[in-house]
Amino acid sequence: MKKTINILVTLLFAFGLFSCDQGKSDGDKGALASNAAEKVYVAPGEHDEFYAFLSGGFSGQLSVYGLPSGRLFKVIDVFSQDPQESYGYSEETKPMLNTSFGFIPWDDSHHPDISQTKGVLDGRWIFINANNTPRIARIDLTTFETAEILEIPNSAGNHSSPFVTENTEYVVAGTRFSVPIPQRDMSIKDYKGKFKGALSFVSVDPENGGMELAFQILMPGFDYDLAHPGRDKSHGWFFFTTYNTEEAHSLLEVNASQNDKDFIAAVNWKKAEEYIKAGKFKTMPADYAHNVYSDETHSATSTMLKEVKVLDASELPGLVYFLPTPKSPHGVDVDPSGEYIIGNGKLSANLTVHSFTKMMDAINNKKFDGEAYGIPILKFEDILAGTVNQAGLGPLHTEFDGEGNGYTSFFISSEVVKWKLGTWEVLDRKPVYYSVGHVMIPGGNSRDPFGKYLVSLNKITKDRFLPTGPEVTQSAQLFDITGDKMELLLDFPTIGEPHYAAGIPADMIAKNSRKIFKLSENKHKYAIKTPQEARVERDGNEVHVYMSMIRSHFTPDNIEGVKIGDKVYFHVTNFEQDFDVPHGFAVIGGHNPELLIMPGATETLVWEPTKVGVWPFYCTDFCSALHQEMSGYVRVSPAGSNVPLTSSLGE
Ligand code: K7E
Ligand code: CUA
Repeated sequence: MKKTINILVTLLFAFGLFSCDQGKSDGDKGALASNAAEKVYVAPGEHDEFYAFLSGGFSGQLSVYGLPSGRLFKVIDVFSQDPQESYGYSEETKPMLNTSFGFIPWDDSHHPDISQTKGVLDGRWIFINANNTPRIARIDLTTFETAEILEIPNSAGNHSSPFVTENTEYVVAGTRFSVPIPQRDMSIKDYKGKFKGALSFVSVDPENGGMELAFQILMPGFDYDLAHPGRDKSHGWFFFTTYNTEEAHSLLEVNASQNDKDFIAAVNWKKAEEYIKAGKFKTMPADYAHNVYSDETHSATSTMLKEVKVLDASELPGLVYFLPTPKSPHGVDVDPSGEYIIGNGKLSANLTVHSFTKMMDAINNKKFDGEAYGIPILKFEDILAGTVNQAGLGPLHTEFDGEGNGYTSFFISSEVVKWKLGTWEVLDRKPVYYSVGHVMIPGGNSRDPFGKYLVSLNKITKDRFLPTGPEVTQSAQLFDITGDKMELLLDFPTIGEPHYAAGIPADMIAKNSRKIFKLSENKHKYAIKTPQEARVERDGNEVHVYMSMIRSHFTPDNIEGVKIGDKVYFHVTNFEQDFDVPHGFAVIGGHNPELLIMPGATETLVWEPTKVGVWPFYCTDFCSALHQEMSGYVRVSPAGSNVPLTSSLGE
């Protein structure tokens, strides 16, 4: 096995160099020689056909692009603080980043997935995982803002997440790293047999999207890498890849590559629901945060939850089966019919495809090939639907076009390969620049993909764009997949490291996009609805400023009586009721970034003045011809001064 790895590593370098040398020749010419430019050109004022949501990887955010243009529209703040929108800085949004480990202003986000109804995208919400401090976020696609974040206890490295089931019954969270459960002080050397992996099923309220940790399934101490739901005939099942079935705890690059086959874990979540109903769970103490943002109060709350229902896969028959799958599979993907389960063995040249029908036959006939920790292992030959032979090197992920074809990314040979479901023949291959991770077809993870485009999310950019020092942008490449052969149309730079993406026709979302918040419905504790309510109030050393903003002034704009040692809370309400008229607020010496406040909303900035004087504040968003006039002063007096607290406008 060690030899195999060495060969693969050698190949990796060989192909890496090969790709770079080739970069400026064939691939580019293909695009230039065709009408690619026309196909991606969206005329000024026209709109794109699809939204594409690209995960930010180590940026912790989610970026929104248009396809086919590759234009960037927005970066949605999810797991990282962002000065542009003051997310995670304003008093209202700080609770969103609360966890059982305290305030965590960053994460590593990989897999966006759009909510579904009856197996097709419904465009209501998009979910995304946090790897490092395990969490799942739900983003509301009417506001393009993070609405909810749920921490996942008993988990470490929340990677196989948050893929959604056919009716968004659940989003899942499989642990990448197995750990002691419950966590305790023990020797790492005792890993084998003692560490466990939790697969979490988070239910989603069909009305409002509210997430709840419904149950966890306790699994052997493997690494649970990726997941995808069954659909149509396999609805009710969820598939998770594993690696490190060796249960190594050190030098995994060698020790976790010993077994020729690892497993895809097939989880019967309908069975799990029965076991929960029948009370076959243990309630375990746990510690995890549930953070919810409200568009009515324009504020988030964070609640710490204390327990979780746990099902033990070793003790509950029929809950989990293992499908042997060669070569440390990374992605597991389910085709639109729900019949084929594709294992992308990352140290392999072939793709293994399992048959759901055969899997069920084997289960019903109890044809097992031993067990692991009480979980039955099916026979590889019994469940095999077919193999895509010599497809490429290092398969990672597969998507589908709804026309009977799969598209697999190959990291080592740096290419996307199109192949036919059922006959398993390779139909086309195109190089990508360079070393692709996921590929994305809009709706590619549903019963009904939209086809048309494929986006390749590449790990390495090298010479594709102008250099920007040692760190260069990550890159996406857009392919037209309507013909027999894929056609490269466009390279566009991306933010962070996009792992996976989700795409959806623009008209499914654009028509629901929120324009303003109604001021009359603003339930923020410190909101004001009329300029007459604007005021300043002292409560010990806290000063609360109830402030409004409308083109082009603040009410009040002169404040006196603030003293050194005070904590000043500016509660600022934007009175505008027109689309696209945010105002900003910033004050000199402020430790937090400015506030960008949407029409009808209220936000709070805390300011602790450290210097005596008269200090300006101003609007940070160019909102009208008199934007530069939109400003004011705060007088700060020494501690103990008796200047009365007053506020005014136009006096
Ligand atoms: Cu392959 Cu995190 Cu889905 Cu990156 S993961 S590529
Ligand atoms: Cu308000 Cu500029």
